[in-house]
Amino acid sequence: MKPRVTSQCSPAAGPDARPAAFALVALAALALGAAPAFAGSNGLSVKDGWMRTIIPSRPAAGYFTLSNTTDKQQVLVGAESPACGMLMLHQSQHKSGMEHMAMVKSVVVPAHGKVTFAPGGYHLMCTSPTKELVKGHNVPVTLHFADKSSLTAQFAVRGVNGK
Ligand SMILES: [Cu+2]
Repeated sequence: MKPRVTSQCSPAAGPDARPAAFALVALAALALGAAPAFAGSNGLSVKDGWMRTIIPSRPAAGYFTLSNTTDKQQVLVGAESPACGMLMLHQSQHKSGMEHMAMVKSVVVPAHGKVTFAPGGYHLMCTSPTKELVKGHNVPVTLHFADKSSLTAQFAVRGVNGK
């Protein structure tokens, strides 16, 4: 099957591309199986982190689940990785049948709640992948929070179909 998606936030990914994307997330989660969760001293943890790379010169997207085990909400305000020139918070949105993406300044992680970054929704945008972003490798991603705390997790680099 030829991937129809030409860029991570391509308008070419129409409405019917969405269920497929969610199926891929489910598959990826299965494939990851007992993937370790990366817990920070701030009570937050990252699970199932992965980067989707299409071709090395193109932007890559990052997906993960972020859990908050504390009684206080936490606010994700940024991300960085040595595998990415810039790593931005983005959100895909459907407007009149087209997928658009927008930069996001912050994402709230509710107390005792979680936020999922997944195709079709929130994602990290790795605009300028470096040589470290190689399929089959793991790359560190550091998430920064409003209270100045941070959390680093290893993300598996996968291909366009999540493998
Ligand atoms: Cu994006």
